[in-house]
Amino acid sequence: MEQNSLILGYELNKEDGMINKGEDCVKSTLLFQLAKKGEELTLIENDVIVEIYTYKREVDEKYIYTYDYATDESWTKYSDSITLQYGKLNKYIFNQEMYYRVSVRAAGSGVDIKKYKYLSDVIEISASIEENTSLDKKEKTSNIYDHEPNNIEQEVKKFKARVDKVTCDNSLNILTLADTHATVNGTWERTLNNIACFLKTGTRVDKLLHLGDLTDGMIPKLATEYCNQQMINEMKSFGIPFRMLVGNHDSNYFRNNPEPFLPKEMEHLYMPKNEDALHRKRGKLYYYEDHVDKGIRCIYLDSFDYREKVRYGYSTDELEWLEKVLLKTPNRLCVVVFSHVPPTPELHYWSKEMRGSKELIRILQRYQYRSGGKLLAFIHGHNHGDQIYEEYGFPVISLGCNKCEECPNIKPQGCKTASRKINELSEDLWDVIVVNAAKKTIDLVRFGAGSDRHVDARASYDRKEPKEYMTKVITYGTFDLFHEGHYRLLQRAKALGDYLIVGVTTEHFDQARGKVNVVDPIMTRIENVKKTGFADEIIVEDHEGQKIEDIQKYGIDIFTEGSDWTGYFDYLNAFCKVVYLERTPDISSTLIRGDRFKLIRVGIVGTGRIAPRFLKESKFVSGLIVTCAYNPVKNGDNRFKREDEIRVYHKSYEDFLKHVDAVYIASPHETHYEYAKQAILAHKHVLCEKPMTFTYGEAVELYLLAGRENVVLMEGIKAAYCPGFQQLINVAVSGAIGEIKDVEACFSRIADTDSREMTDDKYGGAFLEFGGYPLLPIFKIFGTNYEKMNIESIDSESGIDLYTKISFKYKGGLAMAKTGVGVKSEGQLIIAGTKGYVIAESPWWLTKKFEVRYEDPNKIEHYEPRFLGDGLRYEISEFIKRINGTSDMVYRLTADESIAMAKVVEEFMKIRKSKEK
Ligand code: C2G
Repeated sequence: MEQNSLILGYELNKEDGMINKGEDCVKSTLLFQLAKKGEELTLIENDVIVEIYTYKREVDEKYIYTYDYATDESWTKYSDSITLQYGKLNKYIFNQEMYYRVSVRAAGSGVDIKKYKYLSDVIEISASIEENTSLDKKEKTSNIYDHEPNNIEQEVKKFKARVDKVTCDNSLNILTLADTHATVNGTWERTLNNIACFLKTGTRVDKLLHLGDLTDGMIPKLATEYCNQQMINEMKSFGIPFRMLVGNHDSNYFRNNPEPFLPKEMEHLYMPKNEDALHRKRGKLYYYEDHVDKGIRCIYLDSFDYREKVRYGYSTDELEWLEKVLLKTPNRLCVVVFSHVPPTPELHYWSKEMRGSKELIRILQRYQYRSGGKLLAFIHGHNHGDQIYEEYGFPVISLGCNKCEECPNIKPQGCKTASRKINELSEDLWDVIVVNAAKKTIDLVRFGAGSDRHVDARASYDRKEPKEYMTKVITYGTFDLFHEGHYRLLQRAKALGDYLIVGVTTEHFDQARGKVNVVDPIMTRIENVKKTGFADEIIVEDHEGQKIEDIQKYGIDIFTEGSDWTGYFDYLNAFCKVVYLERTPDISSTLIRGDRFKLIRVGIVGTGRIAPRFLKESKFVSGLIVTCAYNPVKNGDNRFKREDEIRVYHKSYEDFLKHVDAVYIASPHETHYEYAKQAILAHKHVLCEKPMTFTYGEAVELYLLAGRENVVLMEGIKAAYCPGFQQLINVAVSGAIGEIKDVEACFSRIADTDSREMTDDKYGGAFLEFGGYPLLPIFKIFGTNYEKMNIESIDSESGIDLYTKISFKYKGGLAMAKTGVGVKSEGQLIIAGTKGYVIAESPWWLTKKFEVRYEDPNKIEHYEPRFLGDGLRYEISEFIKRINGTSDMVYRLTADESIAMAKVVEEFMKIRKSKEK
């Protein structure tokens, strides 16, 4: 023992080892001294009385087999007390090896005892006689606990072989001890000896780590400081980087010790000084360090604060720090977290509550899932037992205690203690932890009691149902032309839980689910989602049915989408909670981004039957957002407004136009022209339901105006934009059926007697409603320059056409367009040629399939073009593409064809008017 241990510090009460507050004139050595046989203590001052307490080198077994701590941190057994006083007895000779402690008090009044600082000021300690003799070595170090050196060497050899077996160039080897609770007469010296023996073998050890609780923390601060500092120095003396965590006993707080360390004292005593790759904030007891060459980041936590009401746990500060450190951990590093105390109360016998425990697990789990399993382990001490707990999705590993203790009770469920015996190998216990980041494995090779353990971090991560402390949320989307609506959706999705997974669709999947027009490549879309910072994990969605798979695979609690999908995903309620978040209807143009294309804000004019259909289909078209609607009449739009959260303007059409870039006009027929014209004049693009106008002149005017204002004007004849329709026309004109001589197209749908088609005698009836469809293939095949046109109708009593037949005569061809609301006919399209004919059955206007037939009834060619939804999405897509200038299909419905239709409508209206007269 060094001179320092002979400081005359406080009076230590023999019973409880605590400061004797009453008599401040009594001074004692802080610590026990070990005296050899024959050692002499001689009193050299005559004004003091010296009391010598002697202790035998025997261990009371209760300290090993029960949970008990000796009050004076000594496992020795009290033997005797001898008083030295001048004139009475001034010398004491130890007749055997013994521990002793000395107390000094004044021999009379007026003695200033404070002047004596060291025991050597009052007592002379002579060397033992035996030290001067040449007795053999064994006798000289007659330590009853010492191992036979041969034995230890052999044990170390075996141990080294086991460490070597799991060591590789890239492994990080950490010699780790936990819970030494060193006492006088304990086993610490042998631990040091064993470590030294092992290190001599030359096996690589990168770091020496103590997980805390060096001593019991029950004696005066000065004494604990002295002992702990000495232990730290001993560990540092091996010449390997030394790290430690502060255990609860290291606070010197145990059993109400009135002299706990202040945090800054602990920082000074225990914390490593800043070194390269070691990151620690001043004043904090947590830190991390990187082993870049091994691909590992070690994080050391502080898990106890005696000043808190709930003493065990993790502070908010620390958790914030941890989250940041994990977030910034480079991809190439895996993480191992060390803590004295286990992470949760369920792994901790001593408390039902722990500060920040849930949040700690959440943070670790968030990192674990985000990083794809890079948290290799959470390693702790404190429980004095061995345990591997894998329920959290990462292994939590408990290390048994270095102190020789075999106490199987007072343990959390599943925590085991090995059998221990003083004077045998099992009195010692420590591990070489071999971390292999590449394999994601941890080998804990045990020296002393217990056995080796192998942990595969991947197995914990792959666990089907980890015990979740997090609420996991998932959402999916295309996230094309990323905008405010997407941002807010992700923000609110994240707020629903702790961990957000975002599925971004592939081009292929978007095609398969009928999403058209996607502009940004998947990498850009993923990047944009990433930039929001809300997604903890981004996955790719590439097939139908994946949502159910993902929900199960990732253990999702909440599935969420924008309210434009309300109801659509209810079937997922069988797997998790489904939440529809209010969509963002009003996207202000300043926030709209997109480098090449801007997002088109579309307003719907008219909130009748067709408007919700437009909204539903527009979800499948990228590049637009339906922001608002207009209807001068307040009634009748409630359903539309409530379900779709679309703002409906009633008062001013001009005001409505201010909020959009384009309009879709789906109002009553007679209002189309006016709405379209006003919109064009306000520089808005127009997609107008059929019939766009009632006169040729108006149609020409609108197209001229649109050209002048440089906006897109499109008539909404859905068939024209369906992918199969153009194919049908192409097949027909390809020569396959010879020269085309006749086109016959029919569209009939029996209307309700009280429907607008049947009751509006001015603008109702079959032709105005459906005429555009059958006219389309006729104009596509023969053009708009017919020689003759004849319109014949069967009208109702009120003058509505129940059935209308329009026949055309072209140079070299005939055509017939039939429409009915009160007459049902075969709704088919036949294009007849000199060699064969194309036939498409109802609903041919969607052109989901058609056939080419010939004279030979056995020769039939089938076509089944791709078609999804109700077809409106193709029309909307074409509209958006034209606005963006990316359409190469303007021929699908030309202005000329649209104007020619208006001309037929004009003729039809003339006849209707003439009938009125
Ligand atoms: N969203 C929103 N507000 C908007 C636009 C979109 O809240 N103004 C929401 C959508 O409801 C969706 C998400 O943002 O939840 C992504 O939208 P899109 O990129 O359009 O993707 P979407 O086609 O809705 O993907 O598997 C794919 C999903 O089923 C749906």
